[in-house]
Amino acid sequence: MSTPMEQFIKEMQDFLQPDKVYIMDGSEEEAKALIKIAQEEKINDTPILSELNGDIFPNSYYHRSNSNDVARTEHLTFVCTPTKEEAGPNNNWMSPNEAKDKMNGLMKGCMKGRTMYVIPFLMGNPESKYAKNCIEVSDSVYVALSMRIMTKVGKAATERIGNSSDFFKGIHSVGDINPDRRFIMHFPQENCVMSYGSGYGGNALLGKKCYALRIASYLGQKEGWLAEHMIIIGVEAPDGKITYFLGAFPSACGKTNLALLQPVFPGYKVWTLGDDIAWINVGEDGQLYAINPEAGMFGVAPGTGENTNPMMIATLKNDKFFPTLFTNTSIDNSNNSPWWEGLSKEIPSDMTDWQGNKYDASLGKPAAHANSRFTVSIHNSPTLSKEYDNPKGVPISGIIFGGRRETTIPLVYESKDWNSGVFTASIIGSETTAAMIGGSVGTVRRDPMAMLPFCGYNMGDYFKHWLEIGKKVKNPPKIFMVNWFRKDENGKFMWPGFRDNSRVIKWMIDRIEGKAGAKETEIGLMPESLELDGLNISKETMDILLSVNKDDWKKEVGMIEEFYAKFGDKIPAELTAQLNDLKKKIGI
Ligand code: GTP
Ligand code: SPV
Ligand code: MN
Repeated sequence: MSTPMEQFIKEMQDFLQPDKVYIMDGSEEEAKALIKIAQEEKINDTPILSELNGDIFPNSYYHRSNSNDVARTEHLTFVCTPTKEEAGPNNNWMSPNEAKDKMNGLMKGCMKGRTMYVIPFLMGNPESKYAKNCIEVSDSVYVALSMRIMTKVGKAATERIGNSSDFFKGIHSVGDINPDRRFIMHFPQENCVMSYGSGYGGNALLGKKCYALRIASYLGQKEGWLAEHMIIIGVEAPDGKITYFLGAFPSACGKTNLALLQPVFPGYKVWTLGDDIAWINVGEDGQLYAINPEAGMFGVAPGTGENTNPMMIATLKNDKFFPTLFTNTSIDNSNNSPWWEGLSKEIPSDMTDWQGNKYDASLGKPAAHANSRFTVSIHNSPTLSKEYDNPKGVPISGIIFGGRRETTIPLVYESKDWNSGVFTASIIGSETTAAMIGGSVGTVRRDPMAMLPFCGYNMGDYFKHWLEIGKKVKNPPKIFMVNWFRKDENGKFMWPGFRDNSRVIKWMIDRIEGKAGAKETEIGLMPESLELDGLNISKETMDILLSVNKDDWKKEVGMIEEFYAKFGDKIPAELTAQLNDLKKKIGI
C-alpha cells in the first residue's frame, strides 16, 4: 500500500507529466546540486541563478525574473469556496468546479520536458502542535531553492507527514509566464492551492501567503486561532525583561525593518522571531501566544542599508545557512554584487539594471525594481530570538498595527481595550505599494489588519472572529496604531522612522508596564511625551505628528463607511457601535 503522500506524488506525475521527478530531502548537498542546475538552466538565455561576489554577500546568487512577473497579482488570485459569500467582497471568487476546470485545462501535461520538484515542508517547528504539514510540487528550481530557505523542507516534513493524509497540497507551474494565463486558485475546503503562470514569491512559494495566510486564516476561523500578516519581536529592556509584540503592516510598509530594529536607546535590544507571518493561539493559561511558521525572510531590498537596517545587512553578510538569493536588484559590474536604491549613497558607475540593460542614471529611473527582494534564512540573523523555535510560541503583550499614510493618521495612538483595538485595525487605510501588480502605487485603500489581500474568507466573519478571540483571552495585549509615513507639504517624511521608531516602541513598553501617561483624544490614547533626546525634530512637527485633525478624520470616516458597506450585515454590531462613537467624537 502506498502512503497518501506517495499517492499524491503519483497523481501529480500523471497530471503534470514531467520528464523527471525529484523529491527534496533538504540536505546541503542537495542545495548545492540544485544551485548548479539553476546556473545551467536558462529562461530566455538568462540563467535562473548566477553566482554573485561571495566576498560581499557570501553564498549569494542572482535571479532576474520576467519583467511581467515582479510582484503579487491580486486580480489573478481567487478564493474558491462553494459560495461567493464565504469568500466575501474582499476576495475574487470562482466556483470550485469552474476553477478546477480552468486550472486542469492550463496545467494538464504542463511539465512535459521539465522536472517536477516535490517539496515536502513544514510550517513551524515539527515538535509544535501548531505546526502544519505541507507538500508543494513545482517545476521551478528557483521555487525549490526559495522554499528551502523560507520553510523547513525535507526529511523532518516527510517523517511528520508519515502515513497521514492531512497535509496541504500546493500545485505550481511557471507555465509560460504569461499574465493572460496566470491564476492563483485557493481551495480552502480541500486544503489545496493551484498556481500557474508566475514564479514570483507570493504567487509561487505556496507555503507563504497562499497557505500560511489565506488557507490558514480559513482554518483558524474553524479551529479558533488566527493566521496574521504580522511580525513577532521580543524587545529586551536594560533590566533583561523581554516584552513580546506582534506587528501588522501592509506589504512594503515596514514589517521587516521593525522585525530587525536596532533601538536607539542603550541597553535595549530587539530579538527577531518573525518578519511577515504569525500564527496566534490562546494558550492553556489564557494568554495569547504566537509562532512564526516561516524559516526565512523574503524582504524588500530598496531602502535596506547600513543606516536604515544595519541588522539586515549583517544578516545578508552571514553565511551560516545558504544560499541567499537576490531577485530583480541591479548589479554593480565593478564587483559583481547586487545593488539597490538605499544600499549606499553613491550610485555605482557601471551597473546592469533589473531588466538586464546597461543602467543610465540620467534617465532618472531606479536601477533595482521597487519590489526587488532578497531571500535569506532567518537563522542568519544576528538578532534571532532564542525563543524562535519554542513549540508553544511566545506570550504577546502588545499588538502594533500600521499603515502608510501621508496624512490623517498620527504617529501613534493606543486603543482602550480589545474591541476598540479590533475596530482600529479594521479601519486601517494604506497607500498601495510596488508589492502588488495591477493597481496604481500610492492610492489609499482600506487594508484591515494588513490582511485585505490575504484573508481567505469573508472579512465580516473575520472581524467577528477577532472579537471572539478577545473574549477567550485573559490578559488581552494592548493594541496600538502607528504611522511612520506622515509627510509635510514638501512631500518629505516628517518622522525619521527606522531606528527612531524604537522611541515609540519604548513608550508602548512603558504603557504596558503602567509607567507612562497618555492623553485621551477622539481616536484613542496618545503619548503625553516621547523620549526624543538626540533627535533633531521641532516641537511644531511633533505637535502635528501627535494630533487629531477632525477635518481629515471626517474624510476618513467617509472611506470607512464605504468599505464597511460592502460587507452589509456581516459587520459585527460591536464595530458599527465603535464607528458611531468615533463619528460623534469628531463631530459628524
Ligand atoms: P513585505 O515584505 O512586502 O510584507 O514588506 P514589509 O512590511 O516587511 O516592509 P519593509 O520593512 O521591507 O519596508 C518596505 C519599505 O519601506 C522599504 O523600502 C523600507 O526601507 C521602507 N521603510 C521601512 N520602515 C520605514 C520607516 O520607518 N520610515 C520610512 N520612511 N520608510 C520605511
Ligand atoms: C508581501 O507582498 O506582503 C510580501 C511578499 O511579503 S510576498 O511573499 O510575495 O507576498
Ligand atoms: Mn508581507
